Amino acid sequence: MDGTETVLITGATSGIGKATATLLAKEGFNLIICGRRKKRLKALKEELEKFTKVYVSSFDIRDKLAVTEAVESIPKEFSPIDILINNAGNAHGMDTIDNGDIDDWDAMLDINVKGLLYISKAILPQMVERKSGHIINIGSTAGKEVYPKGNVYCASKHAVDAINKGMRIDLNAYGIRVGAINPGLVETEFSDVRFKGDTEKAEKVYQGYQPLQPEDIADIIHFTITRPYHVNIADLVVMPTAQASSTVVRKEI
Ligand code: NDP
Ligand code: 8X3
Repeated sequence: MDGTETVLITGATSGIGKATATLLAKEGFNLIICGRRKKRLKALKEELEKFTKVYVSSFDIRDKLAVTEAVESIPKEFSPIDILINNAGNAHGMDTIDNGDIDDWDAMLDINVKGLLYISKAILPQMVERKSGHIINIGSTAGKEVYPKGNVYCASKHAVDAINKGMRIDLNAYGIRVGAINPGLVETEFSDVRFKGDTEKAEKVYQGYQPLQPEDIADIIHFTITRPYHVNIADLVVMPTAQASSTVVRKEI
Protein backbone atom coordinates (compact mmCIF):
# COMPACT_ATOMS: atom_id res chain seq x y z
CA MET A 1 0.00 0.00 0.00
CA ASP A 2 1.64 3.26 -1.13
CA GLY A 3 -0.94 5.96 -0.40
CA THR A 4 -2.29 6.15 -3.97
CA GLU A 5 -5.04 3.62 -3.36
CA THR A 6 -8.75 4.38 -3.43
CA VAL A 7 -10.63 4.14 -0.16
CA LEU A 8 -14.42 4.07 0.26
CA ILE A 9 -15.53 5.30 3.69
CA THR A 10 -19.14 4.89 4.83
CA GLY A 11 -20.39 7.37 7.41
CA ALA A 12 -17.96 10.12 6.39
CA THR A 13 -20.26 13.02 7.35
CA SER A 14 -19.16 13.09 10.98
CA GLY A 15 -17.13 11.54 13.77
CA ILE A 16 -14.75 8.68 13.01
CA GLY A 17 -15.56 8.57 9.28
CA LYS A 18 -14.98 12.28 8.75
CA ALA A 19 -11.72 12.27 10.74
CA THR A 20 -10.53 9.25 8.74
CA ALA A 21 -11.39 10.91 5.43
CA THR A 22 -9.49 14.02 6.50
CA LEU A 23 -6.34 12.14 7.52
CA LEU A 24 -6.35 9.83 4.51
CA ALA A 25 -6.83 12.77 2.12
CA LYS A 26 -3.77 14.45 3.61
CA GLU A 27 -1.86 11.20 3.14
CA GLY A 28 -2.81 11.18 -0.57
CA PHE A 29 -5.39 8.37 -0.70
CA ASN A 30 -8.15 8.84 -3.29
CA LEU A 31 -11.48 8.95 -1.50
CA ILE A 32 -15.10 7.97 -1.99
CA ILE A 33 -16.98 9.56 0.88
CA CYS A 34 -20.48 8.31 1.78
CA GLY A 35 -23.39 9.26 4.01
CA ARG A 36 -26.91 10.60 3.77
CA ARG A 37 -26.21 14.28 4.52
CA LYS A 38 -25.29 15.67 1.09
CA LYS A 39 -24.41 19.20 2.22
CA ARG A 40 -21.82 17.85 4.64
CA LEU A 41 -20.36 15.56 1.99
CA LYS A 42 -20.13 18.44 -0.49
CA ALA A 43 -18.40 20.67 2.10
CA LEU A 44 -15.97 17.88 3.01
CA LYS A 45 -15.18 17.21 -0.65
CA GLU A 46 -14.39 20.93 -1.17
CA GLU A 47 -12.10 20.90 1.88
CA LEU A 48 -10.26 17.69 0.97
CA GLU A 49 -9.85 18.29 -2.77
CA LYS A 50 -6.84 20.44 -1.88
CA PHE A 51 -5.09 17.18 -1.05
CA THR A 52 -6.54 14.44 -3.22
CA LYS A 53 -9.31 13.26 -5.58
CA VAL A 54 -12.67 12.99 -3.82
CA TYR A 55 -15.95 11.51 -5.04
CA VAL A 56 -19.19 11.94 -3.12
CA SER A 57 -21.69 9.10 -2.98
CA SER A 58 -24.82 9.78 -0.97
CA PHE A 59 -27.20 6.99 -0.06
CA ASP A 60 -29.04 5.48 2.87
CA ILE A 61 -27.14 2.28 3.66
CA ARG A 62 -30.41 0.58 4.66
CA ASP A 63 -31.61 0.77 1.05
CA LYS A 64 -29.99 -2.17 -0.76
CA LEU A 65 -30.99 -0.96 -4.23
CA ALA A 66 -29.58 2.50 -3.52
CA VAL A 67 -26.34 0.92 -2.25
CA THR A 68 -25.94 -1.22 -5.38
CA GLU A 69 -26.75 1.68 -7.71
CA ALA A 70 -24.35 3.98 -5.84
CA VAL A 71 -21.48 1.49 -6.21
CA GLU A 72 -22.30 0.92 -9.90
CA SER A 73 -22.21 4.71 -10.52
CA ILE A 74 -18.70 5.21 -9.14
CA PRO A 75 -16.61 6.77 -11.96
CA LYS A 76 -13.81 4.74 -13.53
CA GLU A 77 -11.11 7.01 -12.11
CA PHE A 78 -12.17 5.85 -8.62
CA SER A 79 -11.95 2.17 -9.55
CA PRO A 80 -10.87 -0.24 -8.35
CA ILE A 81 -11.70 0.30 -4.70
CA ASP A 82 -8.68 -0.95 -2.76
CA ILE A 83 -9.93 -0.34 0.77
CA LEU A 84 -13.46 -0.42 2.19
CA ILE A 85 -14.00 1.14 5.60
CA ASN A 86 -17.32 -0.10 6.97
CA ASN A 87 -17.90 2.67 9.48
CA ALA A 88 -21.51 3.89 9.09
CA GLY A 89 -23.52 3.06 12.16
CA ASN A 90 -25.09 4.36 15.33
CA ALA A 91 -26.89 3.43 18.50
CA HIS A 92 -30.55 4.41 18.63
CA GLY A 93 -31.96 4.67 22.16
CA MET A 94 -30.76 3.11 25.41
CA ASP A 95 -33.44 1.19 27.26
CA THR A 96 -34.00 -2.07 29.05
CA ILE A 97 -35.17 -4.76 26.64
CA ASP A 98 -38.76 -4.60 27.92
CA ASN A 99 -38.91 -0.84 27.27
CA GLY A 100 -37.03 -0.87 23.95
CA ASP A 101 -38.49 0.81 20.89
CA ILE A 102 -38.94 -1.56 17.95
CA ASP A 103 -38.14 1.21 15.45
CA ASP A 104 -34.80 1.76 17.23
CA TRP A 105 -34.07 -1.97 17.01
CA ASP A 106 -34.86 -1.94 13.29
CA ALA A 107 -32.61 1.07 12.74
CA MET A 108 -29.62 -0.51 14.53
CA LEU A 109 -29.90 -3.89 12.85
CA ASP A 110 -30.69 -2.41 9.43
CA ILE A 111 -27.82 0.10 9.48
CA ASN A 112 -25.09 -1.49 11.58
CA VAL A 113 -25.52 -5.05 10.33
CA LYS A 114 -27.51 -5.24 7.08
CA GLY A 115 -26.12 -1.97 5.69
CA LEU A 116 -22.58 -3.19 6.31
CA LEU A 117 -23.43 -6.39 4.44
CA TYR A 118 -25.07 -4.56 1.49
CA ILE A 119 -22.08 -2.31 0.82
CA SER A 120 -19.61 -5.17 1.29
CA LYS A 121 -21.59 -7.37 -1.13
CA ALA A 122 -21.57 -4.58 -3.74
CA ILE A 123 -17.80 -4.02 -3.54
CA LEU A 124 -16.52 -7.55 -2.97
CA PRO A 125 -16.72 -8.83 -6.58
CA GLN A 126 -13.99 -6.43 -7.72
CA MET A 127 -11.74 -7.42 -4.81
CA VAL A 128 -12.35 -11.10 -5.42
CA GLU A 129 -11.59 -10.70 -9.12
CA ARG A 130 -8.33 -8.86 -8.40
CA LYS A 131 -7.48 -11.18 -5.51
CA SER A 132 -6.60 -8.11 -3.49
CA GLY A 133 -8.27 -5.63 -1.19
CA HIS A 134 -8.71 -4.60 2.41
CA ILE A 135 -11.90 -4.38 4.45
CA ILE A 136 -11.95 -2.64 7.80
CA ASN A 137 -15.04 -3.18 9.90
CA ILE A 138 -15.65 -0.67 12.66
CA GLY A 139 -17.00 -2.76 15.52
CA SER A 140 -17.03 -1.67 19.15
CA THR A 141 -16.27 -2.76 22.67
CA ALA A 142 -20.07 -3.28 22.55
CA GLY A 143 -19.29 -6.15 20.18
CA LYS A 144 -17.07 -7.77 22.80
CA GLU A 145 -19.24 -7.35 25.89
CA VAL A 146 -22.82 -6.44 26.78
CA TYR A 147 -23.74 -3.60 29.13
CA PRO A 148 -27.02 -2.64 30.84
CA LYS A 149 -29.53 -1.13 28.37
CA GLY A 150 -27.13 -1.81 25.50
CA ASN A 151 -28.95 -4.99 24.42
CA VAL A 152 -29.71 -4.49 20.70
CA TYR A 153 -26.84 -2.09 19.96
CA CYS A 154 -24.50 -4.66 21.56
CA ALA A 155 -26.18 -7.40 19.49
CA SER A 156 -25.57 -5.39 16.31
CA LYS A 157 -21.89 -4.97 17.16
CA HIS A 158 -21.55 -8.64 18.17
CA ALA A 159 -22.91 -9.36 14.68
CA VAL A 160 -20.20 -7.11 13.20
CA ASP A 161 -17.64 -9.10 15.22
CA ALA A 162 -18.96 -12.37 13.74
CA ILE A 163 -19.17 -10.95 10.22
CA ASN A 164 -15.58 -9.69 10.50
CA LYS A 165 -14.41 -13.20 11.44
CA GLY A 166 -16.56 -14.82 8.76
CA MET A 167 -15.35 -12.44 6.07
CA ARG A 168 -11.73 -13.11 7.00
CA ILE A 169 -12.25 -16.85 6.72
CA ASP A 170 -14.22 -16.80 3.46
CA LEU A 171 -12.03 -14.20 1.74
CA ASN A 172 -8.77 -15.83 2.80
CA ALA A 173 -8.76 -17.79 -0.47
CA TYR A 174 -8.56 -14.51 -2.40
CA GLY A 175 -5.83 -12.88 -0.31
CA ILE A 176 -8.17 -10.11 0.84
CA ARG A 177 -7.27 -8.51 4.17
CA VAL A 178 -10.13 -8.24 6.67
CA GLY A 179 -9.95 -6.76 10.14
CA ALA A 180 -11.98 -4.98 12.79
CA ILE A 181 -11.21 -1.95 14.90
CA ASN A 182 -13.30 -1.93 18.06
CA PRO A 183 -13.30 1.38 19.90
CA GLY A 184 -14.56 2.16 23.37
CA LEU A 185 -15.87 5.65 24.15
CA VAL A 186 -15.17 8.12 21.32
CA GLU A 187 -16.50 11.69 21.48
CA THR A 188 -18.53 12.08 18.27
CA GLU A 189 -22.18 12.68 17.37
CA PHE A 190 -22.80 9.07 18.43
CA SER A 191 -24.48 9.96 21.75
CA ASP A 192 -26.47 12.83 20.17
CA VAL A 193 -27.96 10.26 17.83
CA ARG A 194 -28.42 7.66 20.58
CA PHE A 195 -30.26 10.16 22.81
CA LYS A 196 -32.15 11.72 19.89
CA GLY A 197 -30.78 15.24 20.22
CA ASP A 198 -30.80 15.44 24.06
CA THR A 199 -27.48 17.31 24.08
CA GLU A 200 -27.16 17.45 27.86
CA LYS A 201 -27.50 13.68 28.17
CA ALA A 202 -25.13 13.15 25.23
CA GLU A 203 -22.44 15.46 26.62
CA LYS A 204 -22.53 13.70 30.01
CA VAL A 205 -21.27 10.50 28.38
CA TYR A 206 -17.91 12.15 27.70
CA GLN A 207 -17.55 14.28 30.85
CA GLY A 208 -15.15 13.73 33.78
CA TYR A 209 -12.48 11.84 31.85
CA GLN A 210 -10.58 12.07 28.58
CA PRO A 211 -12.53 10.16 25.94
CA LEU A 212 -11.01 9.05 22.66
CA GLN A 213 -11.31 11.54 19.82
CA PRO A 214 -12.29 10.52 16.28
CA GLU A 215 -8.76 11.49 15.18
CA ASP A 216 -7.36 8.76 17.50
CA ILE A 217 -9.32 6.14 15.55
CA ALA A 218 -8.41 7.71 12.20
CA ASP A 219 -4.76 7.40 13.20
CA ILE A 220 -5.21 3.67 13.95
CA ILE A 221 -7.04 3.13 10.64
CA HIS A 222 -4.18 4.85 8.82
CA PHE A 223 -1.65 2.66 10.65
CA THR A 224 -3.68 -0.45 9.79
CA ILE A 225 -3.93 0.24 6.06
CA THR A 226 -0.29 1.24 5.69
CA ARG A 227 1.16 -2.03 7.06
CA PRO A 228 2.97 -4.18 4.49
CA TYR A 229 0.40 -6.33 2.65
CA HIS A 230 1.41 -9.52 4.49
CA VAL A 231 0.47 -7.89 7.82
CA ASN A 232 -3.22 -7.89 8.74
CA ILE A 233 -4.49 -6.21 11.91
CA ALA A 234 -7.27 -8.73 12.40
CA ASP A 235 -9.05 -7.49 15.52
CA LEU A 236 -8.05 -4.47 17.56
CA VAL A 237 -9.71 -3.10 20.72
CA VAL A 238 -8.93 0.49 21.76
CA MET A 239 -10.30 2.35 24.77
CA PRO A 240 -9.56 5.61 26.52
CA THR A 241 -7.03 5.03 29.31
CA ALA A 242 -9.79 6.01 31.76
CA GLN A 243 -11.95 3.12 30.49
CA ALA A 244 -11.38 -0.48 31.57
CA SER A 245 -14.59 -2.02 30.23
CA SER A 246 -18.00 -0.87 29.01
CA THR A 247 -19.09 -0.31 32.60
CA VAL A 248 -15.84 0.71 34.31
CA VAL A 249 -14.82 4.28 33.50
CA ARG A 250 -12.74 6.29 35.96
CA LYS A 251 -14.43 9.70 36.16
CA GLU A 252 -13.03 12.59 38.13
CA ILE A 253 -16.29 14.32 39.03
P1 NDP B 1 -21.38 9.61 14.28
O1 NDP B 1 -22.81 9.70 14.67
O2 NDP B 1 -20.55 10.82 14.45
O3 NDP B 1 -21.26 9.10 12.76
C1 NDP B 1 -22.09 8.12 12.24
C2 NDP B 1 -21.97 8.09 10.72
O4 NDP B 1 -22.76 7.01 10.21
C3 NDP B 1 -22.44 9.37 10.07
O5 NDP B 1 -21.53 9.78 9.08
C4 NDP B 1 -23.77 8.98 9.44
O6 NDP B 1 -24.00 9.69 8.23
C5 NDP B 1 -23.55 7.49 9.14
N1 NDP B 1 -24.83 6.82 9.05
C6 NDP B 1 -25.72 6.60 10.06
N2 NDP B 1 -26.84 6.06 9.60
C7 NDP B 1 -26.68 5.91 8.25
C8 NDP B 1 -27.52 5.44 7.19
N3 NDP B 1 -28.77 4.99 7.43
N4 NDP B 1 -27.03 5.44 5.93
C9 NDP B 1 -25.78 5.90 5.68
N5 NDP B 1 -24.95 6.38 6.63
C10 NDP B 1 -25.40 6.40 7.89
O7 NDP B 1 -20.78 8.39 15.12
P2 NDP B 1 -19.32 7.71 15.16
O8 NDP B 1 -18.37 8.39 14.27
O9 NDP B 1 -18.99 7.55 16.59
O10 NDP B 1 -19.69 6.26 14.61
C11 NDP B 1 -19.00 5.62 13.54
C12 NDP B 1 -18.94 4.14 13.83
O11 NDP B 1 -18.17 3.94 15.00
C13 NDP B 1 -20.29 3.47 14.09
O12 NDP B 1 -20.31 2.22 13.45
C14 NDP B 1 -20.31 3.31 15.60
O13 NDP B 1 -21.13 2.24 16.01
C15 NDP B 1 -18.84 3.04 15.86
N6 NDP B 1 -18.38 3.25 17.22
C16 NDP B 1 -18.52 4.46 17.84
C17 NDP B 1 -18.05 4.62 19.13
C18 NDP B 1 -18.23 5.89 19.89
O14 NDP B 1 -18.09 5.87 21.13
N7 NDP B 1 -18.49 7.00 19.26
C19 NDP B 1 -17.36 3.53 19.82
C20 NDP B 1 -17.29 2.30 19.08
C21 NDP B 1 -17.76 2.18 17.82
P3 NDP B 1 -25.40 10.37 7.82
O15 NDP B 1 -26.16 10.64 9.08
O16 NDP B 1 -25.00 11.59 7.07
O17 NDP B 1 -26.06 9.36 6.95
C1 8X3 C 1 -19.87 2.79 21.19
C2 8X3 C 1 -19.26 2.54 22.52
O1 8X3 C 1 -19.84 1.94 24.94
O2 8X3 C 1 -21.20 3.65 23.84
O3 8X3 C 1 -19.90 1.62 20.42
O4 8X3 C 1 -21.43 1.32 23.24
S1 8X3 C 1 -20.51 2.35 23.67
